[in-house]
Amino acid sequence: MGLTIAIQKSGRLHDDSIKLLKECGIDIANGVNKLKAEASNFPIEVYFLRDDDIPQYVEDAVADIGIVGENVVYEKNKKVEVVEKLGFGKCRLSIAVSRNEKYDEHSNYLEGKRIATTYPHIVQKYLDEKNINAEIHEISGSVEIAPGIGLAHAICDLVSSGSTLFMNGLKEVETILQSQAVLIKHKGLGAEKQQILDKLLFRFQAVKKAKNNKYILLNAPNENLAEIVSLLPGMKSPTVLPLAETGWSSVHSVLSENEFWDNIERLKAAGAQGILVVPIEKMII
Ligand code: PRT
Ligand code: ZN
Repeated sequence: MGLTIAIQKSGRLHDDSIKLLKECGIDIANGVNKLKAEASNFPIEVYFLRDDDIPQYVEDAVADIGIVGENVVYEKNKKVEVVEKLGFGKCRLSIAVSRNEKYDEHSNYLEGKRIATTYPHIVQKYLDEKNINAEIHEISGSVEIAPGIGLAHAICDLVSSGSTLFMNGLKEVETILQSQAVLIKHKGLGAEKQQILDKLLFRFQAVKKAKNNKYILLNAPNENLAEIVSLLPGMKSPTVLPLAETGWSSVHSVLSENEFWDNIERLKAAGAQGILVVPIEKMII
């Protein structure tokens, strides 16, 4: 029996979830108007659902695994296991107040105030931890207009660029959760399904590693080869091949995105020329 995965039917996580499965070599028919779709080349069936419902379905084993924002996982607080952070759908859950308010984190501003949010559970936990007594007003959408219409003094909502807050005359004053899409699984998945999940995770990781790394090719003067090689750790060590022109070598290696620009500067300073940087599709160590 195959694995079932729940992903968002439409919305911000839909496209990246499908893309991730595709990058893992899993072919699924476009399911925008369907409830489910079966992969043709991997034992997995995809259910398209509202993101809010995914944790419950995974707790109940209606779906074995799911892709959903951490914000939803912590708000719904269902019995599911977070298996892997997926690196997309990044945002933060923040408290915001009117731009004109004086807010100082030590002033106990929120004490006795009313906070509008679609995340009552996470906000209550935050208030409890900080020993703040405030009233939570749960609403289901358009949270950012609440202060302007006198519904609440503050809001707690997801922020990515900050432009929604800005356009509504609000300012972000506290971040209470950093969030991104994660893979969750049913607790107590059977051995056979776990085996399929392990296969899928292996592919996820290969795709993720590839995104964080670049393949680099360059020409190096032989007298500086040792220095240049030392700047390029690679997966084991760089490949060094002689160039047709004597005194020069071609060096191939893998560099992580993080150290990329620093290392390029150092490589140039050590005499490297003709530096090519190429994306990697999959990376298996
Ligand atoms: O229909 P369904 O219930 O499945 O979808 P939905 O409408 O509940 O969710 P959707 O598609 O809006 O978001 C799905 C997930 O994307 C969220 O649960 C988050 O994990 C993630 N995500 C990432 C975001 C944002 N970024 C985001 N910016 N979700 C919502 N927003 C909203 C935010 O609520 C606010 O209204 O965008 C606005 C703020 O954006 P900026 O860029 O103006 O700051
Ligand atoms: Zn939703």
